[in-house]
Amino acid sequence: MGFGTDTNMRRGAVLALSLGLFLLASTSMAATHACMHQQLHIANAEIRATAPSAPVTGGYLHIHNKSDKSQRLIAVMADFAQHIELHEMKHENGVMKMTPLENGIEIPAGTAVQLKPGGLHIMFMQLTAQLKPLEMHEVKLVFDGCGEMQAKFMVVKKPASGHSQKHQH
Ligand SMILES: [Cu+2]
Repeated sequence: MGFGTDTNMRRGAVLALSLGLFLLASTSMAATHACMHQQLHIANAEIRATAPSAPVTGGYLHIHNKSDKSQRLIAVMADFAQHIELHEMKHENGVMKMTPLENGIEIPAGTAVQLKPGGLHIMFMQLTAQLKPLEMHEVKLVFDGCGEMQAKFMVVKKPASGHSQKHQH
């Protein structure tokens, strides 16, 4: 096999990869719109800031399902974490315990769910970068009903626990 064939193959692979990324990007844009059209609203999306080389951190947000159809958050993807799980924190015999939620988090029709410290949360694991306060990170949320939704999360030192000041009148 000559070098020429090799280069052509590599060029072909790069082209296919960029095309794939392009399609992926436009698909997720369309999907975000699908979720928004299905009346799924997201607010107060936050990630807890980390110390250098900390392996894990938590993500929190408010999801409001204003539609008449149940939605279930089944997966989360982000470029700063190699592994992401949905967890619930619970008291068990006086000890706080985290349980992975294999079936995701359901947001029944017409209700809102708050992921917050000490309760339901996104567990970002195998972090590939330090998360510093005020940084914004794109996170992909996958719902079983409407599909994928891009959300912007802000890194904060102390995540709000549920009702933020913004919601109090
Ligand atoms: Cu956890």
